[in-house]
Amino acid sequence: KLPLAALLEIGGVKIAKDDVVRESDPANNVPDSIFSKIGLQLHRRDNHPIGILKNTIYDYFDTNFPAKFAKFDDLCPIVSVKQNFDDVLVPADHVSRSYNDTYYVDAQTVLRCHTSAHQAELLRKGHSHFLVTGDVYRRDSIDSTHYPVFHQMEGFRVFSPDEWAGSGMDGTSYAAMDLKKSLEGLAKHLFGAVDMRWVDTYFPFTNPSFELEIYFQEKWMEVLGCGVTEQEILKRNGRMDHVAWAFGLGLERLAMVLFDIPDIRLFWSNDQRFTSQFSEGKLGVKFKSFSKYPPCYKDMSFWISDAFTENNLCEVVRGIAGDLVEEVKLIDNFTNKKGMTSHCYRIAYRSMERSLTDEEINQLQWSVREAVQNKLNVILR
Ligand code: FA5
Ligand code: MG
Repeated sequence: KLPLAALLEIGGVKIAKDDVVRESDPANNVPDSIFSKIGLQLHRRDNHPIGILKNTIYDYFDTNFPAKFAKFDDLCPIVSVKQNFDDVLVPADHVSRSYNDTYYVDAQTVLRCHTSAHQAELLRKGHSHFLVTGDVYRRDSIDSTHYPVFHQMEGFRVFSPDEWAGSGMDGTSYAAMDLKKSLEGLAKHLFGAVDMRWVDTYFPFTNPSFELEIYFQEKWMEVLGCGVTEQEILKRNGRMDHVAWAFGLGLERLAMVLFDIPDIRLFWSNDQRFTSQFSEGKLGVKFKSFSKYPPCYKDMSFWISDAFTENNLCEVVRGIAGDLVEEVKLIDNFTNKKGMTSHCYRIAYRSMERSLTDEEINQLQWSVREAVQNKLNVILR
């Protein structure tokens, strides 16, 4: 019997499970838990918070800009290393390329880690204004605002020299100003008033680069990255002498603020008490938590080896506990006189849908300990 997701059809491309998960290929690090999410396309469901948000952002771009933005939401998430990294000038030794950060299907193929993977091909096809929405995949830490599969919307706008000529500004300053104005307008369209701030940052594909943070759950939360596109990208793709801006929105993060959704795992819930609260075009509704079940904390300490990484730990824990794990947090870290390093992690277990029994949690923790020991080359203490 074939598993449910054995055959997928995405963007008109048929993908067999065997093409994605080749257990025998050492270059493949896509676990079943991730594979099973490919093709679900939450962003194409009109009654899902991510779909509702996508449509609302479409409305903003349709009504506030003279030129029409071309929209893509069905581009295949399985892309080449070239598309995901080289085309956007990510250096050969950049950490984001590592097996620790990115899911590789084989040595030349990845699950896209951002929608920026489509910038170059769309430019080459002649598009100057476009929005790309899609599922993206990253090996990452575990908490209420991080999930290994999430959704981004890429925005891209090219300006020709006559557009900034009369402004008294150079092209880059003009694009940076227009970018910030456009995204502040979007935030206003989505939220009305909200506490937000710009932070300078670095991306290989933009300069200058910025992140926008919004105050949510008593913390500043990063919701998007953006900037003025590197000339090299425009030059390589037939737009010499133009300037452009680009952004990548974290759709879950924006939807959390918009609908007051407390935990990123909820987006994947099929529980009626979650799904029934959202419907097409309804933006004002705040999510009503169906009673919050208590978390249960379990600590585990171990001596690490040189190869230890937190992303690997998180994947092992998620592999066993699935969406019952809410957070994995380093709470203690020391090195002894012999040079051995110990880490203590606190794992929070909590179901979004029901209360967990002590027995169930103990069983989970036991399996987690066993898997950590077997797969991560650490010594439990
Ligand atoms: C990028 O992915 C850039 N490609 C964005 C960009 C596009 C910059 C175009 C410039 C020009 P970053 O890694 O910061 O940037 O991710 C963008 C957003 O995705 C973050 O701000 C955050 O809102 C969201 N995000 C990142 N990791 C996760 C995660 N694990 N879970 C949920 N959302 C995430
Ligand atoms: Mg970032």
